[in-house]
Amino acid sequence: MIKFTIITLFKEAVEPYLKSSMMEKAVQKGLAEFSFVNLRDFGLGPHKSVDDTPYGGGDGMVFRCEPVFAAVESIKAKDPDAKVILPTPVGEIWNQEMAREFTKNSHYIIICPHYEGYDERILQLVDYKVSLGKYVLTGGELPALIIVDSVVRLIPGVLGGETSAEIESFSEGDNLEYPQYTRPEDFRGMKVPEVLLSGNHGEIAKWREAHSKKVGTI
Ligand code: 6GU
Repeated sequence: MIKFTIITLFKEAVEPYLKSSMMEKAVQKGLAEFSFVNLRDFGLGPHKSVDDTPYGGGDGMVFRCEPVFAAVESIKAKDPDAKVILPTPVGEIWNQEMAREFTKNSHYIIICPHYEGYDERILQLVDYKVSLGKYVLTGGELPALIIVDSVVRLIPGVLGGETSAEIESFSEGDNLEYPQYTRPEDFRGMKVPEVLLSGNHGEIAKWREAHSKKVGTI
């Protein structure tokens, strides 16, 4: 069982994906659990403020320390071993190896930053700074979903069946993907490679090996 607690102001942007398809199945099978903490609940003053203007000037608003520390501390009070992930464009670029490594711990807290950024002092709370690539998004919600999805699908039993991540080369660390086809054999003149129709499992395995690409080089 792996658990993700997502600290966000925009639960409505995140929750539907986690209630769909394989993520929902993982929850139903008791292999994953997702929960949300509304940063606003830890906001300051009558307006439950979570952000403020940056010292030194500049555009936009910055996440304040107090609400973020209070939110993380409220979760850690119940589970001191939970690890904290901060999606940020200046983090380490996420990859399959990291996703596999993350299956080893049982509880992650993901802080979804918004606005123009966060007070640098919140890094005190953070175990992993993760970036999804060399571009900038408006917030941490999409990165949080990508991190969760890529970790949860690697948990044994989530994909299930003979074609699961466990059986495919995904799980062996070499992360191979080969082209796949299903019916019809001929679609508008585009034909399925003959070897895949041959029933010759040795030849099929050879063809797949020859046409495999490593994840990350596709
Ligand atoms: Cl993790 N956050 C934001 N805001 N932008 C990104 C990113 C993360 N990764 C790539 N771009």
